[in-house]
Amino acid sequence: MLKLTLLGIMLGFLGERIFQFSHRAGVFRKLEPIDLPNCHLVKGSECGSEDIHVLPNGLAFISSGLKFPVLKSFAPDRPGEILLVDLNDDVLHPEPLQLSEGIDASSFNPYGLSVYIDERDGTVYLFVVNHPMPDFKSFIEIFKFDEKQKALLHLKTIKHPLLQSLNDIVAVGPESFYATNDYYFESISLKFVEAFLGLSWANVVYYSPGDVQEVASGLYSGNGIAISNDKKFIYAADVTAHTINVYEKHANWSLTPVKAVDLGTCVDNLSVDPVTGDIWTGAHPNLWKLFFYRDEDPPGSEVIRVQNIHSDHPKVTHVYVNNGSVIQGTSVASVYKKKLIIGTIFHRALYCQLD
Ligand SMILES: *[C@@H]1O[C@H](CO)[C@@H](O)[C@H](O)[C@H]1NC(C)=O
Ligand SMILES: *[C@@H]1O[C@H](CO)[C@@H](O)[C@H](O)[C@H]1NC(C)=O
Ligand SMILES: CC(=O)N[C@H]1CO[C@H](CO)[C@@H](O)[C@@H]1O
Repeated sequence: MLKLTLLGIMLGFLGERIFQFSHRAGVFRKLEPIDLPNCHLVKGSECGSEDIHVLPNGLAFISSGLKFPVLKSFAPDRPGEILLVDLNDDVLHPEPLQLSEGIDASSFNPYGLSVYIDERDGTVYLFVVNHPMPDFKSFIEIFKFDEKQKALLHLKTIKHPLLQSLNDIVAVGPESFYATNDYYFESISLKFVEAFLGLSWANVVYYSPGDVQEVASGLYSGNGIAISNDKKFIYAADVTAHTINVYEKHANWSLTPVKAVDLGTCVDNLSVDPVTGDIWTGAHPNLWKLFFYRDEDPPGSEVIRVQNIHSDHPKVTHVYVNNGSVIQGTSVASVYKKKLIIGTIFHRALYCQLD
């Protein structure tokens, strides 16, 4: 009798976990497509466009060629690269940036990107989350951007025990940043167990050479992170909680949670419109299709805009939804002068004119 009861409890627990997990991963979601009229695919981004960072002058960095266990790659043998593209052009021509000495280009596997611009001399520092192959450890590489030479000069590699399972970063100084850890565990199978059990062990870390601290915790799966235009707030995406978490940033770099806005889907990277302060995100309608890739039923794409996130009623708009026939696995969306560039984890990028 006792054994049966225990079995019942275990099955009940398992059933509940499977239901929660499937719900969180969007397994049962039906997609209603939303099209944008003036879009074209970005040639030269076929190996992926995981993260995109747009500079104030319209030049943008794209991290391409991401390889990650369990994720699809259309170029599994090619190292990753950083592409440069000018969003002022009508037709985009991404070009790979040359990497300087000091970084192993053959194992380079770039993921999240962030930029810090030194206001005194205009120097552009590009921060790259790198998971070098074949062992996919987490490092942050800091480069200086040389626009004339179309090159990235490697300055520094950062590793730290608190940055074990890095997803994304937002630079706040020439050597300092906030970073999200997507899971507590480093190993892929343990990450899966963590997600399945619904543990909220992921966090946000502040890093500077003299000071490293955990500044927020309790995330299920940390992802994109961004800073508000007035530099007073940090926004962090929690993929499986479906939320954008808003934190107030203090002078000592600590963060206080303000609120979490539910988007009802798996939120990836975040970007802030430099003019309006709206938050744009690329999201995954169905994580299952992303991790168990099938050509005949590929993962879809979703782009969402959040207006007035600090008000009592933030406005959440689905701007673009596609079932994977055009782009698969959106990870980022960013605007520049009424144009929208959409990036994907391992698929091509899409560039659209907004009205
Ligand atoms: C940082 O500043 C905040 C707000 O002023 C304060 O509440 C917090 O205790 C400070 N943290 C540390 C570690 O000094
Ligand atoms: C996706 O949408 C396109 C066009 O709307 C349609 O032709 C195609 O069958 C759909 N694919 C899947 C897998 O549902
Ligand atoms: C397009 C875009 O803004 N992508 C962002 C993804 O996250 C990193 C870290 O916050 C940002 O720097 C990128 O800009």
